[in-house]
Amino acid sequence: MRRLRPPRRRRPRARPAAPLTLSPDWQLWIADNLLAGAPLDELLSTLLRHGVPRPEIDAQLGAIRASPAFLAAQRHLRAARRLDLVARLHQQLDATRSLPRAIERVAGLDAERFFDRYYATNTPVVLTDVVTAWPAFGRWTPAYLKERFGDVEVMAAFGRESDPDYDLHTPALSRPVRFGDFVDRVLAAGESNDLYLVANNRNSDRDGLRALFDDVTLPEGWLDPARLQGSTAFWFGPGGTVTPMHHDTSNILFGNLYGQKRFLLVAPWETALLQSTRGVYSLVDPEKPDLERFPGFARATVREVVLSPGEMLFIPVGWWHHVRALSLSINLAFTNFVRDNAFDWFRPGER
Ligand SMILES: O=C(O)CCC(=O)C(=O)O
Repeated sequence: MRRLRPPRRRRPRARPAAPLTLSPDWQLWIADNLLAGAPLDELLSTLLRHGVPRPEIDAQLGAIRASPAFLAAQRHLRAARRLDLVARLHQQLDATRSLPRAIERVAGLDAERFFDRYYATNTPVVLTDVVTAWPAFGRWTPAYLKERFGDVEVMAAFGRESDPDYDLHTPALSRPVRFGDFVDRVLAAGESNDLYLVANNRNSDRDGLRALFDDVTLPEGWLDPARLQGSTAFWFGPGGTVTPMHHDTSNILFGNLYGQKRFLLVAPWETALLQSTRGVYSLVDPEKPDLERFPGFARATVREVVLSPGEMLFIPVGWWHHVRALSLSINLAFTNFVRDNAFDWFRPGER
């Protein structure tokens, strides 16, 4: 609990605030509206219309306004409004860019420019010449990985299509499978979201797949090679996999080795427009947003980027993203940056 200076003890008031006689629902309605700055005459006329006598209304409004919970809420609201202003500043400035929805594609970036221009400014970017320099590029195909790692036991998620919360329930949906068999099942599946080898399966930490990293050359000065364990993610799945809208709690470099993946990204300063969130997940499906339920989303700037083989996306911490595989895809992602990559960015939208 936050340390607050305790209030000075006061002598009892001559006239105590009226007891709260309206139902808790009405009390909440009044407090909500007062805090939201709703016009007082509208508040009064609604209460009168619902049969609350005027003297009773005055007494109840006075009691709510004087209540310690209301006074504390006002204090927190002032702090929240200041933060909201900062978010709106970002939003407004961002919209002035000539191509506000575009994500830059760059080649020849060195570590210092990457960290200063993109990492430090929380800006996504596609790197077009990092993965192309890896021995893995062009080599990693389903057939090659099956041949090389076919006997390794991996964990993969199955039955995703019959669970609306499949991504959240990855641990429960995951089971061990021979990697070679998994490759065959993916090839046979065609377009499907039912089976997927995802980051949360932690397969890139398996001894049997360690040799994957022999095919990777980390760019100089970006990632710490001593911290690969626990900081990488291997993704393998058919076209049609969908990772629902969520944000991560660290920066990610997402390398695309094979196939195409489409990302829909929304900036963290637009978190309020995603409204309802559950943990790191948003309830909004940006492919077919329910604007009746989430009207604010109509104002969000959704940036779309399709990664081709050989491209790498920098996903900055806090950026919401929804990912659809447009074809069978193989990916390797990293979080072991040499700069600070631990953030307390958890449940920003949760009430
Ligand atoms: O490729 C995917 O399906 C999801 C990738 C992703 O969301 C991530 O790395 O955070």
